[in-house]
Amino acid sequence: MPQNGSTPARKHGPRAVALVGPQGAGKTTLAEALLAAAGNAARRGTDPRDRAMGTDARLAHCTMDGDPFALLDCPGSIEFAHEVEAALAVADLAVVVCDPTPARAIALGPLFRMIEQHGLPSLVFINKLDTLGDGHVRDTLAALQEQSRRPLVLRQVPIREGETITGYVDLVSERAYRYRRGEASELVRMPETVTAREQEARSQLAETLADHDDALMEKFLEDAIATPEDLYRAMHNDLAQGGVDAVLLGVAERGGGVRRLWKALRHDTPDLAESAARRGIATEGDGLIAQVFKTVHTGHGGKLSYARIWRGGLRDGTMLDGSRLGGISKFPGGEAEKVAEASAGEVVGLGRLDGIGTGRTIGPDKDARQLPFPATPAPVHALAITTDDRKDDMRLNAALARLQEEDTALIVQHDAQLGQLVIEGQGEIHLQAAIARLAKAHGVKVSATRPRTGYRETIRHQVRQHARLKRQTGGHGQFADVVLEIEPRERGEGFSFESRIVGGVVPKRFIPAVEEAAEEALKKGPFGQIVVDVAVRLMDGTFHSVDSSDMAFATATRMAMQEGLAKASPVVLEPIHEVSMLVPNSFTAAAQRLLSERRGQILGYSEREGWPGWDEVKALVPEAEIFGMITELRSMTLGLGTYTHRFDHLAEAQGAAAQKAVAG
Ligand SMILES: Nc1nc2c(ncn2[C@@H]2O[C@H](COP(=O)(O)OP(=O)(O)OP(=O)(O)O)[C@@H](O)[C@H]2O)c(=O)[nH]1
Ligand SMILES: [Mg+2]
Repeated sequence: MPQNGSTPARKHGPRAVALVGPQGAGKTTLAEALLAAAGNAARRGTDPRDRAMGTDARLAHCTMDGDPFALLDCPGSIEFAHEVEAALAVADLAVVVCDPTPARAIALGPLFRMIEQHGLPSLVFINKLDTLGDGHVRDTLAALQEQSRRPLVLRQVPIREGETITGYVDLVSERAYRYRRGEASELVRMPETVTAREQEARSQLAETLADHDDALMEKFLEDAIATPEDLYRAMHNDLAQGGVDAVLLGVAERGGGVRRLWKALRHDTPDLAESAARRGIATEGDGLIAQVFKTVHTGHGGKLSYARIWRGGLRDGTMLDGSRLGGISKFPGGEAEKVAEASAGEVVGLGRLDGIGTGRTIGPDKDARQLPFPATPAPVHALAITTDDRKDDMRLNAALARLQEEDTALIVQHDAQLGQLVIEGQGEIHLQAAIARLAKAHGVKVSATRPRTGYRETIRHQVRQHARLKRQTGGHGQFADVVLEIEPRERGEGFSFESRIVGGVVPKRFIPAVEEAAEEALKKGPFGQIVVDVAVRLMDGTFHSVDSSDMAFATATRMAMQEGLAKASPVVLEPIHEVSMLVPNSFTAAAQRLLSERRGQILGYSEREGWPGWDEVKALVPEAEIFGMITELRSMTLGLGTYTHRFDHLAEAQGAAAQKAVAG
């Protein structure tokens, strides 16, 4: 039997709700308002992090009318989308918070795609209704609908007095409410000015729901009036299946619409069993199944692994995957509190689970089936880092390893050839936040610079080069004489060496030293870069029975190589990457312009697969031009544009580019 009515008869277990949405939409404000409405003292303002831009998902627990909830307040910046996706992986429902400006709805496209990909039920909370002015919610709704594949159904219509929105009509119960700051809204008589709009919106709601609900459709066809119970039931079922998104309205800052949202959350958030079924997790049996979705090093508290318990329960001190659990934390109202045990459905912090990283499925069985977890996103920005104090060099690697445990999108690359340590990630803000955290939480201060480009050089002509070493120092001398042929090879063919010595003019035992020295000489060519794709042949030479040695032949070879390379028309090569830029198609021309300005050669564009209204622009772009491209792209595209890139080939650098390479 489906549950009817707005007051569910049964008790719910712990459920997890993720608050997601564009930067600054009011997610943190809404989370605080939800907590306050659930009886938690207002904490806002006491912690400076609350007012700052969100950079990671924050967990808070509360109980609303007897139903336990875990709220995950996610960051909005696109550079922390990996944090959002991790939260979505363990949530029962996503609340998409946005503002009412229709032009900004486009920012929700990538988020809706992410939620759809997870098959996660969601509802939309249009916040900041106080900023709507003389705009209309229906325009916001239409703009949002363009971005969402799921039908959006408006649950409320606003009541206005002049330009101010003072309350709303609930379309299911057809009751009108007036907002009261920080308090439950007051039930009022439905103003006549809103009745026509209310009727229209209510039939739209019923029609959309009927598309997914046979019983409701039948009533419709029989011209019967849909009761609130019919609508509640259809709404719940559709929402739980990700069939529709209910749209609610509010003013989080004043607590407006927050209790109405709570009602929807209590009624429509799927239970653990429904989410587990969606994710293919077997809930029968009682062995523990939990998944770590976030890791934080808390300093004195040690490592804390945030996990959703999908099945079973756990007690402090149990062995998990070979680690003894060192503390269970919950966060009532957002403040950490130690508990002795946790049960199915809960989202908790687990202390000191050594060797267990973000994404891991944990249980008593070490070989438990691993639940899928979002992959690390491809990096779009890179910075070279060096410690401010050389004494920290020894600790840097360990600190970076801990930081990487906390930040799944951070990639660390030791580039031995260019002698630099590079961190890669989701943009300037993400990497700067990582650097700040490295200093604050892990005690290592570093400075960041633009990474050096992997320039190379090669030669264009063949040369024959002779070199002779003849030195008399004190007792015995040094003697070696070589004739080398140095020749360009095809791109990517690398280095080759061959000896064409006949008649032992250079004894066999010295030849390996010649080969080694020839290869060594390629580490720094006439332009100071690594020389690639060169063939060296030892053609001729002479030796001295006493004064010749490996060292003498190596020195002579180096001399020949140095002189020879300089004469063989050396040329700088620059790395070229294939870039695939992804933008809403209103920005396709701008993306092409950006790529051209960065010396990109446009290869063409096509529709982005599975993303209606988006294009993919492909181009070959010099590596040296990619630095900072994401920042410019985002500022041109309302933060929406992104790209992937990979090394494609080395190409001869011309003019200014070559000079830049030489200047280092
Ligand atoms: N006018 C108005 N402003 C609001 C409302 N809700 C939040 N704000 C303001 O919007 C700004 C951003 O609010 P936050 O709650 O930090 O937004 P957020 O979505 O958590 O931001 P990120 O975590 O950085 O993505 C703050 O200045 C809030 O005071 C609202 O209902 N009306
Ligand atoms: Mg926030």
